[in-house]
Amino acid sequence: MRTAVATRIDAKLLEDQYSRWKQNPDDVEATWSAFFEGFELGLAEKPNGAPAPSASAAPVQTAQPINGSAAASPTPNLSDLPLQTRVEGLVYAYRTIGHTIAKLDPLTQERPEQPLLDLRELGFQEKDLDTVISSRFFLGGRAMTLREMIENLRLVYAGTIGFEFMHIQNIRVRNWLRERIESRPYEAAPGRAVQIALLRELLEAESFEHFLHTKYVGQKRFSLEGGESLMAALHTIFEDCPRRGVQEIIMGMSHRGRLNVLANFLAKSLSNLFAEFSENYVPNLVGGDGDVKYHLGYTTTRKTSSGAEVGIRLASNPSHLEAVNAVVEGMTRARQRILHDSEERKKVLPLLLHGDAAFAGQGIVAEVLNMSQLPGYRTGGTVHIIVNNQIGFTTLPADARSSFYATDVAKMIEAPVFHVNGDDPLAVAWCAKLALEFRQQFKRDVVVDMYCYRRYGHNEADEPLFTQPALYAEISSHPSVAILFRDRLIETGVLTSDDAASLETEFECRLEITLQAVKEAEEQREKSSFTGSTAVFQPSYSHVPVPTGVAIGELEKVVTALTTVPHSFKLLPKVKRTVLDRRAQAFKAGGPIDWAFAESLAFGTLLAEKTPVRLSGQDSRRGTFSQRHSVLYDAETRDRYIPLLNISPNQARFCVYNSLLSEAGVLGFDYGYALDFPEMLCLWEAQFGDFANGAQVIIDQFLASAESKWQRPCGIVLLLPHGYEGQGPEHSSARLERYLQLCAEENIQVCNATTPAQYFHMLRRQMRRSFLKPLVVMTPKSLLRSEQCVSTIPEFSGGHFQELIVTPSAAGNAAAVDRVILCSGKIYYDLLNYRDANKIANTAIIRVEQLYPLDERLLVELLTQFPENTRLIWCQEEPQNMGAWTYFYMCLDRIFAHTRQIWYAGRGAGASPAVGALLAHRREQKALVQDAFTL
Ligand SMILES: Cc1ncc(C[n+]2csc(CCOP(=O)(O)OP(=O)(O)O)c2C)c(N)n1
Ligand SMILES: [Mg+2]
Repeated sequence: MRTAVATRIDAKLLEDQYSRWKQNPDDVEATWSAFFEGFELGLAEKPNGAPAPSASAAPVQTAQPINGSAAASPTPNLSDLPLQTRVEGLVYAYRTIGHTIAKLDPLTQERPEQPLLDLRELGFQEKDLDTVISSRFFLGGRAMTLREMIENLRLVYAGTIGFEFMHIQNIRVRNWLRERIESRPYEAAPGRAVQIALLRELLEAESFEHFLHTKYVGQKRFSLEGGESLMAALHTIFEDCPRRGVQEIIMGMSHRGRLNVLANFLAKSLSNLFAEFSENYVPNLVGGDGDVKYHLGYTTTRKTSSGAEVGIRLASNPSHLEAVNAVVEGMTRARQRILHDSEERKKVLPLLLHGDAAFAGQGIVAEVLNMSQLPGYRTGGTVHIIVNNQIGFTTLPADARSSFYATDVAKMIEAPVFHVNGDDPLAVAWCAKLALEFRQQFKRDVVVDMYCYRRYGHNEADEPLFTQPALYAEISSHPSVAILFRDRLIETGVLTSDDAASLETEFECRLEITLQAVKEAEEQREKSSFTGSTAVFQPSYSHVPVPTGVAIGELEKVVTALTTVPHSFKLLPKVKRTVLDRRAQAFKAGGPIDWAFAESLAFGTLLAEKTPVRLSGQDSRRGTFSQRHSVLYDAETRDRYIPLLNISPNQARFCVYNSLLSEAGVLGFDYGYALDFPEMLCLWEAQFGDFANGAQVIIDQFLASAESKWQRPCGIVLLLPHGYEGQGPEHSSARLERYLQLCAEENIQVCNATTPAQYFHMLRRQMRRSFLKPLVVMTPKSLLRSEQCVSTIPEFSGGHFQELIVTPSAAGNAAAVDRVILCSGKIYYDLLNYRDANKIANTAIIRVEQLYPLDERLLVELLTQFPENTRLIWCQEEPQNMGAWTYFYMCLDRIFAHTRQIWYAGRGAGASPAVGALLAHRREQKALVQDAFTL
């Protein structure tokens, strides 16, 4: 699979280095310097004074087509170059493209071909092989024959590990890696105990799969077989955690080998695992529907051989490959904050395991990699391990990616990549060890790409011979990695065959005994249940109002912080006038308080009460609509000042970040953060609400269903700008209907508040209840600046969030009402204005501020005050097939047991959420408001 010939040298890098060197030879690494010196020298010696060369015509031909032959090469005659130049070129070539001839694939003994590493290509001939040479930059300048140097280079760069690290621009990082890589062949082998421990890991992994294979025939388990060396990598990382300062590992992984990892790495009890395989198994859940066994998460604390404890957590995972990456990163960052490790970020390690096809194919991989160094999202680097079985379901790499390696996307963040042959567990363990050390040293991502194979089909019921007959015939006769390693240890005298045999039977016996016990328990109880649950159970949803008003004195403290800056801070006059001064005056006058001010008051009061707040989203610091100004900038220095960090000395932390331009990655991250930091108000804001559909997987697979599937509650808040204002199809609708369709079993809350005070109480309420539910909020755009959409101070100093609000008829007499218009959101103001303008006396309006969970008891109570024949209208600005109409119609129809007619006033159904032309929008809006009063 790796026979394609590739050049891994980056021509641009070479050009850059060359021009830097020309300007200042000290500006580049010593190896480069020597290389270019010789190169120039060689050219200078050329007869006829060849024109100034391009650096990419250097001995290592970088600009060659992938299969470029020497004959087509425009390079100078390399054998004319001074010997030393050619020697440096040779070393450089192996460092950059040695990995292309490494023996990575366990299924082939042959090395891949790489003409660029041929003797001739490097300017040598057969007769030079015995010439004694040396390089100042390789093996400390030791003298050796050319033959020996090539052998050494192959040992380092083209053995069972292929290193990609020369793309890293930072010389210090590159040199650090080079030193470790080049000293590896000369390191002492791991001790006997370590080697035997690795064999034990492999045997356990293998016998676990064998056991399930024979006892639960045909059941899906997504066997790890072929990739068992993953366990060697995990074991090595775990054992090294204490000395590297890691206290917790947070893991994300998909289906492949997950049961094996749960059993043999997280030490989830075998009896629970076997019970889950039973056909009679019913999970012991308080609520919800549960999930299949290979998606479940687990939390444990294990002791390393040194006796130190390391916490290990495997995040619950939906089928959607790679989506969990973002969640794991968010969980990690939350844990880092909780452990006061927000600077070094060494205590909590994110560890992500990936499939080769998914890593190359799923866009969220790039999003999460792109987050890895950003101030609001970094986690101190992630260790990635690819279980590269060189296939995805039935699809081979040639159809699965345009890149050479499955891991190439990681090079965009200059992550080093260690490609390693999975049939060499010692090499895998070595890479894992280096990966952890690298992460702890440089706080950057690193990738271990473990080449292996998949012994069976995609799952155990799948026939791989249908699509890859020859490959799978070959795999069936390939000995397992445990057997190969066992034989190697016997051969090298580390182990006797008797020791090996007893190791093998030991684990098999344990499996048999556990299974027997599970079966007996099952017979006794008929139904088995999972007892070691790490699920979080919480009280059920309640509509009981929560008092969330804040005393004037406390509000005042927040307002003072919000409206003053340090003396020396040169705030832009416009910001001072339109934001700070206006807010100060409004507060003094008891109002009007607008939306953004109300939000700051909610955040500020929570912070003062020691509830931390995190807000993340695109341009969230200023606010898409220039409304928030949570970070102020000095007009001269661009120094930043965050008023909400300056309320009182012992307030909680306020974190506000402009996110990268991603939805799935960022929402996944913030969801993970909120999951692991329930005491913090965590908000994710979409630039416009409709962009959230780029994060649909996170919304469907995590927010809406995680509690039901995995009993993992979460209080994240989604702020989704929504409202029909004539800005066209893409900036009007946050797709309210999609969230309402997801609602069931009190899983999430969906709100569309109409006043700043309501918003204030809603945010505060989110942190002041005994249960956690994701909160989806349709937030305003034009209402941010509406003179009508304002509140007064008494609405903040007392009260609570109202899920339903009645605006009585102008006549004030409920008995005289003949029409009730129900609505949600901004349309309320249009209705109110129309009613006032037309002096309509007998129409009441009910605003549904919380659409789900709907307080049906209260709604009935409110409606029954009106005469029975009152006409009920649902009015919305969204098209009929969107918005809340179908949802709300079904609610009312059920409440009234099909006895009352509900009229619809709104736009007709539409394929697109809104018209493009402002005039058409206005015409439609006017008509639907009129309909609400006339239908
Ligand atoms: C987003 C997404 N698309 C499709 C699938 C269906 N699917 C499950 S596993 C798989 C192949 C994965 O290949 P790879 O990442 O190489 O992992 P492997 O199974 O080989 O370990 C596919 C296509 C999925 N689970 N998630
Ligand atoms: Mg695969």
